[in-house]
Amino acid sequence: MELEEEFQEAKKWVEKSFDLNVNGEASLFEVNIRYIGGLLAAYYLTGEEVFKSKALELGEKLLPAFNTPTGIPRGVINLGSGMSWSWGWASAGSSILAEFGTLHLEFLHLSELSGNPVFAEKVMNIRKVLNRVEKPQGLYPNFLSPVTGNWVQHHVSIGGLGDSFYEYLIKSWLMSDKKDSEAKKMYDDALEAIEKHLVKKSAGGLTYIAEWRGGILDHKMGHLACFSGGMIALGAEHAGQERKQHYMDLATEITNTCHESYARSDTKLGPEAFRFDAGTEAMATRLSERYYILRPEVVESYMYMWRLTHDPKYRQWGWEVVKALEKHCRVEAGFSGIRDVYTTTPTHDNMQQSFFLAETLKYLYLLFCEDDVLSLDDWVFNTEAHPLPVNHTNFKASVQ
Ligand code: DMJ
Repeated sequence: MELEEEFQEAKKWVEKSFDLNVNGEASLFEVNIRYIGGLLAAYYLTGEEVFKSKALELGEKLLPAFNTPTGIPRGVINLGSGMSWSWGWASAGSSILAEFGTLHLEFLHLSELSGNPVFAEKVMNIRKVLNRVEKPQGLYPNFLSPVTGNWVQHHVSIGGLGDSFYEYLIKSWLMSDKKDSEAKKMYDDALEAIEKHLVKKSAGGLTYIAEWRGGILDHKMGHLACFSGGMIALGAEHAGQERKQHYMDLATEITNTCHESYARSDTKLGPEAFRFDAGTEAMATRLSERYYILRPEVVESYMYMWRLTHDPKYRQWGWEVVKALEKHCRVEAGFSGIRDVYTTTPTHDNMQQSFFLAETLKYLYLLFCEDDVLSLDDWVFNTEAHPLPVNHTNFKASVQ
């Protein structure tokens, strides 16, 4: 974006002030997707060694979390002491699918850059455990015990707790230059089960992806689940001829539903979750779900849909978001989340999440760029929108 000065300033901060020995609680998943992903992307885009060495140093610090009977990592780690434990809120000491299932892309690059296979081995082992365990109706529940390797609860969601696991399957295949056929098969099978059991159409004709609790459907879609329009479109591009149109239609319908969740609010920004029950369609019904914290998933899907179809409506929809952000979220020091999307005078939550810069603004920027800016043929975006190169040549450590 030609922000040269800002880049130099940030680089200096990474060199001088980025403390990797913090004696406190860090999320393995967040450190990986935000920090390691960000450092790797900065390295690949600039070739500056400091980003590579910090990424590798940080990667090493995450390894103790994998010392469990199954090798499924625990969710929380103290970067100073190397101690790790499970989230207090996760049932029975379990690990979260979207957390341990969202390491693959970055860890393959860590092995590639360091020549040390340990990172690739850790994530290939996660895949092995997942392939071994029985899946109810072919679905992947969100909680798995790192001790026994069994599911702890049968809650399935393509939104929070599950989301980026599915994303990393298709992107692992793409990043391997379509050689990692195991990841592709896992993605295809998972999507087939999701479509069979979770995809529904509302009375008003809106397609949505429900959540599944031990066989019972919760007719709710989280904002987080709205990334799936883009993911399904990306996968559709590479599906067999007869499935391609089908998945493109599904992606179009889901993205349309997510747009409706924005269009039906007073601010033209979408709520944290919206429901399809008791006469409600694509709107939040609970007070606690009416907030918007600058999340990217809806514009993320607009960006993929634009790049893959060039239907101008996706740019129009993106521009509606730009205007709504300016109107309701811009504050003196930056941008802020809002507490209620259904009022024209929302109050601010005084927080600018880092994914607003990393993802929301980046996807909006890319939506209005030429297709060859970070082309989808050469880059995959990690789940925090940090671009990682497709391995067009050959990854030594990766897919074996
Ligand atoms: C981001 O940190 C990532 O996209 C993650 O996968 C889930 N969603 C948040 C932003 O909403």
